[in-house]
Amino acid sequence: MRILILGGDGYLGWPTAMHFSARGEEVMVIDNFAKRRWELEEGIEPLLPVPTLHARVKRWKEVAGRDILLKVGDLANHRFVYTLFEAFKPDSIIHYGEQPSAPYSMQSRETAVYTQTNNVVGNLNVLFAMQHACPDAHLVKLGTMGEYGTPNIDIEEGWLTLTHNGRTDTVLYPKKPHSFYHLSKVHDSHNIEFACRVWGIRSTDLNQGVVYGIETDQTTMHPDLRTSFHYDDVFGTVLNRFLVQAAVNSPLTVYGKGGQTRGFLNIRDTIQCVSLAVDNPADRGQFQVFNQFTEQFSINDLAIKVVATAKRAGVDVRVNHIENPRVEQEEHYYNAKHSKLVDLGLKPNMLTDDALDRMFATVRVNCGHVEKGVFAPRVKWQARE
Ligand code: USQ
Repeated sequence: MRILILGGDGYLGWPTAMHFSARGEEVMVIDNFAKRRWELEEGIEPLLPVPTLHARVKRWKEVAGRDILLKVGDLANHRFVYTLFEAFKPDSIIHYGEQPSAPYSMQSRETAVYTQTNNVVGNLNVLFAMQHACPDAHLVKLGTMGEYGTPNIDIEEGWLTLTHNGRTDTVLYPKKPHSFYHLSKVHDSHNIEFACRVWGIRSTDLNQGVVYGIETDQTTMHPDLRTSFHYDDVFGTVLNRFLVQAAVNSPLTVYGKGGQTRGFLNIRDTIQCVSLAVDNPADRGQFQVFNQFTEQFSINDLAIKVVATAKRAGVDVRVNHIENPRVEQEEHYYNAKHSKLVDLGLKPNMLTDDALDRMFATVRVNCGHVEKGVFAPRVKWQARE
């Protein structure tokens, strides 16, 4: 299979590329290195330095004996995307190539407009290039559970059947997201559903929860194959942040009451889920939606787990309920369905004490240089610029 990975330099894109390459597929990664520029803009770095994508591809060839093809370019440039799709003729396109941070998108008018333009236009270019060059290819698009928000009813997997005034129809599940970033993914989902319905494109939208973890089977094969792991307030996701905070004995930053509940998954399960999606393509004209997470927790649940993990390692860490920089419900109903990937064979890596102990140990030996100031949230949702 020819697999094109958009956003191949990122936290999830690089491990995904190695996974499919190890499986024997012909893999090409695309990136414009925008994440590295945002890191410079924000003055932040991943926990451990990440070699350039060129260096990682070279190292992968030495370690695994397999080629990963690499092209540098911007999805917002439609000529680049058309030429790429015409030349590579992918069977599957895995699309991670977007600005992924809610706080980044909420920083200013500029970052909000940039996030939506970059994500929505890039995704539209992908759809048009598919229709032009490879209309039978399968688009596996990384969406987010945050598209749904926190409705006071059960969250279904993408679609909702409802009866109104005695008539019944199945519609896209209503969306009430938490940020301009999450909204960009809502817009993408609508554009993709339209391309499936009207052009007959095939696509799977993976509404992914909050990812945690630092290692996959391939990242551990050589230090240069590691992925980018963030713990700052912009790109760090909550559990990864808590693990680093505990490792340097800095109080855990629970925003507000901490009753915010979300779906979570291990980075190893991201790889499994994307693999299952590639192996079970949507039909022509079908917009298939999977909710991609394995367990749901509140932020307080996670803080309790991390405090206990640190304690087992001899560290006494405190929990700070700090003023919530975001506008979100801090106590709410949350019941999101997530059975479709399990039905396809997903074997979840649960957040056990053992898993937490291993992640904590890995983070702890690598956190000597971490400055505690980086944990304070800088972006307020109500700021206007
Ligand atoms: N939170 C804290 N303390 C922190 C950081 C976060 O209490 O130090 C809380 C937030 O207020 C929020 C929750 O933890 O209620 C999740 O925040 P997050 O920063 O871990 O995740 P989020 O902004 O929702 O975005 C992340 C990824 C994004 C993905 C999304 C999946 O960055 O790319 O789409 O998770 S989901 O949350 O299901 O929408």
